[in-house]
Order: sequence, then structure tokens, then C-alpha cells
Amino acid sequence: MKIVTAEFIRSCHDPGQWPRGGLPEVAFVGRSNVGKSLLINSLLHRKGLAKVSATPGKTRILNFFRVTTAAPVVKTFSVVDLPGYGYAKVAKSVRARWGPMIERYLTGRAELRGVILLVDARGVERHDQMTFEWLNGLKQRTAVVATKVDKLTRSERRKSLAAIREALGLPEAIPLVPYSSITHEGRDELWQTIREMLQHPA
Ligand SMILES: Nc1nc2c(ncn2[C@@H]2O[C@H](COP(=O)(O)OP(=O)(O)OP(=O)(O)O)[C@@H](O)[C@H]2O)c(=O)[nH]1
Ligand SMILES: [Mg+2]
Repeated sequence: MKIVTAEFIRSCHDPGQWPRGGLPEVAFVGRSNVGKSLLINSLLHRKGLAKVSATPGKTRILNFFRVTTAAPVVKTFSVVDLPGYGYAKVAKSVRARWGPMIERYLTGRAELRGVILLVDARGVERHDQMTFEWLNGLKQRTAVVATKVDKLTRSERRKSLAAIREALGLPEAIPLVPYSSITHEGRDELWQTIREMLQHPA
């Protein structure tokens, strides 16, 4: 996908701060440190646009980006980097705000066209399963991305992807895209999935 522009719009805590203007939107969710921010940079061909950190729990607010592509339809849309869930070392008071903040966004954002759940290609945790179940109950298109596939050999990867499908109980209709934000493997496939979401929302 040719990216014409990609820019940071703003960080938000409260719904009152969410950008207006009705642009269609795609959101990235997943546990802390799974690679959401780096994947957004990889997708958008921009280093350092979304803040990446080796310390889990870096993204604690909703970060909105505006993207313009050279695609013939849905040229302009927004991408949202959601804070990662389930990181124990973050203060309880901070964690207590995360769930409601993410939930309010995913259930109350009219512009939302699809949700991309990121899981580690090396395997899912209970929290990933719960999140997928919960997302499945929303009337949103969902796709799953297995991140950091560069850390697996070909044969490990095949096994792991099958195990992830099984553990999440992923229906055939939901794509599971292997991705590496280091090599950018999976980028074309993920773009195709995103375009589908933008053009044919649930
Ligand atoms: N090898 C490898 N490392 C990755 C990949 N994606 C992310 N990482 C590393 O994983 C760490 C976390 O990446 P982030 O993109 O900041 O993760 P995040 O999901 O945004 O984390 P929070 O903001 O805390 O929710 C960083 O050290 C990245 O360099 C990948 O595809 N391959
Ligand atoms: Mg992040």
C-alpha cells in the first residue's frame, strides 16, 4: 500500500477528546509489549510515529493517527493505537482506568470499522482468549495478527499458528495474519484485511 501521508493527531483519555470529522477508523488492541506501536509504524512506513518501548505499558492513552493512502476507495482514515492490557507492574489505579477506557472506545465509537487483535506468535495467554471472546461479542469486524514471527522458525511457526487458532477458537472467516515489524513480513496481507474492513464494515 502506498502511504501518501501519516500523521499523529492526538492522545486522548476521554471520549470528549476523540477526533471528530467522521473518518472511518481501525483500532489495534493487544496485551502490553505485544508490538502494537511498532506494527503501526511498520504498516505506515514511518519510523517513530507511534512510540515503541521495551518497557511494557508504555502506551497508556488512545493515540489517533490520520492516514492517507493512494488506494482508489477509502483513501483517508484513522488508526488508533490502544493501550496494552494486562501488564501487572503498572499501578492498580492506572490499570483500573484502562479497561473502562478501552471498552468505552470499542463499544461507543461510531467511526470504528474494525478491530485488529495482536497476539504473540509464540502463543496466546488467558487474557488474549478473554479479549477475543469479548471482541467477538461486539458487532465489529475483527482480525487477529500474530506478531514477532521473526522469532520463530518455519516449522515452529506452522505449529504455533495452528495452536493460536485452536486456543482462540478462531472461526475460518476471521483472518490470522503472521507479521514481523522487523522484516515487514505480512504487511501486504494485513493491508488487504484493513481495506476489507474499511470498505465492508460489519
Ligand atoms: N523481534 C521483534 N520484536 C518486536 C516486533 N514488534 C515489536 N517488537 C518489540 O517488542 C517491544 C514492544 O513493542 P511495542 O510496539 O512498543 O509494543 P506495544 O504493544 O505497543 O506495547 P504497549 O504500548 O506497552 O502496549 C519492543 O521492544 C519492540 O522492539 C517484531 O515484529 N519482532
Ligand atoms: Mg504501544
